[in-house]
Amino acid sequence: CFSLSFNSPPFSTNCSSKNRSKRAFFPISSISYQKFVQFALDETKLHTHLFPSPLQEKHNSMLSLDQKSKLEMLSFHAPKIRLLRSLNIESETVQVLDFAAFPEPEFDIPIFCANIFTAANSSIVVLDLNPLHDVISQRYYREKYYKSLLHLGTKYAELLPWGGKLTSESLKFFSPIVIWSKFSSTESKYDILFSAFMDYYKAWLELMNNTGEETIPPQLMVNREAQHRYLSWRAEKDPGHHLLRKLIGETLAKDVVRNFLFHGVDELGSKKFLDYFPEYCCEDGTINTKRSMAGKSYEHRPWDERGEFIGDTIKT
Ligand code: BLA
Repeated sequence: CFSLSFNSPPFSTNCSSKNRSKRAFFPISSISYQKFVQFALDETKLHTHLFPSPLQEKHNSMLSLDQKSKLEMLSFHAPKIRLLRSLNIESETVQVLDFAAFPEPEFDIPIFCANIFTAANSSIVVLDLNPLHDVISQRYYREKYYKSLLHLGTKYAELLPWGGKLTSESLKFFSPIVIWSKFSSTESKYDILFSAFMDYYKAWLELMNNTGEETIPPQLMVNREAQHRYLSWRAEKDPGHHLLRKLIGETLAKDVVRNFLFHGVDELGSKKFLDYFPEYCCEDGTINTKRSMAGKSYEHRPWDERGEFIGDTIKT
């Protein structure tokens, strides 16, 4: 049964990690990220009209090869939103949310990104308004969208602390308010995460509401290419691919990644992954399967409270 509820969790919330037995079991099936998706859809409908995406016909729900996990896919578009889609994976042992909203290329607003992987012991979270353009070198773009949102980063910096070293290349796709966190899966973290999700999504909807269309054709092309570069990165190197392959097999996973999760990678531009990220090119011209060429870095949050980048220069 996948209609899960979080209303009456069958576990104690006041046991500290210190006195919890090593074999303590967190009932993953008592949490669900479906309410995150429902909130986002309801909230979006307050601002714009959502149309079902043509992708929905082919990508909706499926069972994993071992029949133990259910994958739910939803997709929509709206006047300013090229694609709003979610992938929810639920099983006895993991709960996954991959929720994203990609604007039409006429708009340079950020891409909404919520990726949550929850297993019995720990959760991995990336929640962000991923910048379309470089927020380290382009001060104008950073101030335009993030100056008024820095309080959100500050609000959650302690509640959902920085998750430590990560793939260096990923940082270029993150904003000064990114929530990158890893923690033990508990009810209270789930509640904080939901609150952060609501705050970040409402902030994104505000940006979407207030943005005006780019009228200068070159800027439109710049936006389109930036989104295509982002899609190319994620379609090739997203950390979720491994689990997807395990759950539904190589062929279906590739289809879900390119034609659903990062739809647009074959439509928005003709450049290939190696055109954007030549450092991944092997001698025989294939793409290096390593996730990172530069290695992991950024042990601590590389943004200060004013949104200034304080990390080492990005090596890539
Ligand atoms: C781990 N997911 C991670 C990590 C990051 C992200 C940064 C830490 C490992 C690393 O540094 O690479 C997420 N990385 C992102 C995001 C962007 C990025 C959102 O560059 C965007 C630009 N995660 C998912 C889904 C699954 C998933 C759908 O989003 C499963 C289907 C799983 N993520 C997952 C797992 C890990 C992980 C299992 C830990 C294992 C690993 O690092 O491979």
